[in-house]
Amino acid sequence: MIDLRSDTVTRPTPAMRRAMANAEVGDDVYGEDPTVCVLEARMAELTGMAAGLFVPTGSMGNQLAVKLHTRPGTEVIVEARSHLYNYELAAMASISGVLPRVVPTAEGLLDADSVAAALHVGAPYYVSPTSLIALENTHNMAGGRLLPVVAQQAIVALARTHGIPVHLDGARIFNAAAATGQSVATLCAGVDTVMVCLSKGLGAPIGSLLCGSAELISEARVWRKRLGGGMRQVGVLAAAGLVALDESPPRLLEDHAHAQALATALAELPGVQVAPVETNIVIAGLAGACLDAPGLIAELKARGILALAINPRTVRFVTHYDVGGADIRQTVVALQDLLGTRTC
Ligand code: TLP
Repeated sequence: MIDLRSDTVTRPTPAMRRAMANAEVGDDVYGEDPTVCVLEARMAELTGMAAGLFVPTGSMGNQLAVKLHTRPGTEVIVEARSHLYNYELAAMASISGVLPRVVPTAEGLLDADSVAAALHVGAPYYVSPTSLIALENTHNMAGGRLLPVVAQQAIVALARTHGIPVHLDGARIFNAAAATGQSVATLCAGVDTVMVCLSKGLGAPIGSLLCGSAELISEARVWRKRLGGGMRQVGVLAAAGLVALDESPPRLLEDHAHAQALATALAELPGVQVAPVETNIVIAGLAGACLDAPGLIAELKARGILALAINPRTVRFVTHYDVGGADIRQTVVALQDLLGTRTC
């Protein structure tokens, strides 16, 4: 199968498996797993933060951040298609008791003006106040779009004036760094916390990190344990993450080129709309196409290709290291066959 459903589907590389087998471990709930400590320190350095915390999933990292920054009855500003709002099972409401203040944008990119219009600061007492602004870079459901550094800086400056913290969902921040040529630290500059996934484009089997100040991260450690996320000899997983940090960043541009090739071919097909592709995600609208999303997914599957229907008329393809150039060419041929030559 050519699996383009997500970059979460990658299998550990031989080097990751070797590192996992040989990992030095200890009980991480006591802070005694040396491999986890190395990974946390390394990610803190890469993001330009003081400390890091290894968590099992990106969702847990995001939700710990919401918990740390907010109090019940307040609002979190999120972009309408953000992961935090759409794919974390209303965790911010059920765990932190906060209300998402949803900001729709044409391209998934928040800017200072749209955030300013949604801010509740100094409002009458019967208006719930803003306690957090959450950003996402790259923006998954907007097609892996890059949040421009200038936009982030303007949002951070606005947030500072009002004393409101900013959290960055950086599940694919390494893709953003590869695409822009900027360092991960530059892309995280000014935010209070950032969540980074090892298990997306970087290809590790599991794991994410929440990074921020030493105070915030020690509080996050308490909340991680409270939520049942205190892990024991988890260096076996951190070891794969360390290999991912060594192996994967230099080859992400290859994934981006594959996504670009897929997008170019899709854009030529009748009735298909493709969001601009900047990284490893292609979102294709099928508004005028011969097949709807479930129909296309089923036909592709019959040809050994997996993609994800994100709504009845929209399909997502994500490139990653388990997909090569030949797989992309095969997918393009299948798409041309299914959507290009058939009459509706
Ligand atoms: N995204 C998954 C699905 O949940 C949609 C995917 O296949 O893309 N932030 C962003 C921007 C994400 O894309 C994801 C996962 C997460 C957070 C959550 O990470 P996990 O799955 O580790 O909880």
